[in-house]
Amino acid sequence: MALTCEQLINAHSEMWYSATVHPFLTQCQEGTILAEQFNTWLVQDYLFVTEFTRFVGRVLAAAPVAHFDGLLSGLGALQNELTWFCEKAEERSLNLSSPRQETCLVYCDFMGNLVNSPYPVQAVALWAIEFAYNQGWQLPGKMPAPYDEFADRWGNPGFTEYVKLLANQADEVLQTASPAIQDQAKEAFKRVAMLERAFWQMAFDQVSD
Ligand code: HMH
Repeated sequence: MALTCEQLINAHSEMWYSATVHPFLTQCQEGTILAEQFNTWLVQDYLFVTEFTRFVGRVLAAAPVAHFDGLLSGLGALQNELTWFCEKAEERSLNLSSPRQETCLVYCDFMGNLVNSPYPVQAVALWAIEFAYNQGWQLPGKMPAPYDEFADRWGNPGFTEYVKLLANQADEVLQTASPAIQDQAKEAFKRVAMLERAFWQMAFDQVSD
């Protein structure tokens, strides 16, 4: 039987928990996250999303035509998201031309290298990256301002539907993928989980003495 996204979550539930439940997010929900921690996340995530946009562009280039609609809607949403990041940074007087921190660099490199993997692997990685934020921002429960706007961006019903579509598209191509490719997809999923956790930790660790 072919691998599915749901099986990946079930087989690696602890890893996935670590990727989506983090003190950074709990402290946003409690309103106790420090400005320095939040702002570090904001700038680094903007830098991440610029590379993520390129990644989605490359996924589109490898996708069957039947998947274009979903991926193009994702790219359209990213156009809006990049503008929104710039507005949020402006409100907080943050410099978006800051360098990428090591963890952000490693994650961006991982996405860059996925161009060398077959489409089913790319489709699983794309789904996992989006699902991590879709769950991570929703699991703590209703967030107070100003974090509610961030929680809503990745927790809103439209985004949740998009993530389900990505899972369906990944499941569909996993059906006919060889065992070796299914194995690569599993490894990519685990890597996303590790990198997601590291990304929260990178921002959370940003506390001055
Ligand atoms: C680190 N993972 C990270 N940033 C994001 N914006 C997303 C995922 C989007 O889902």
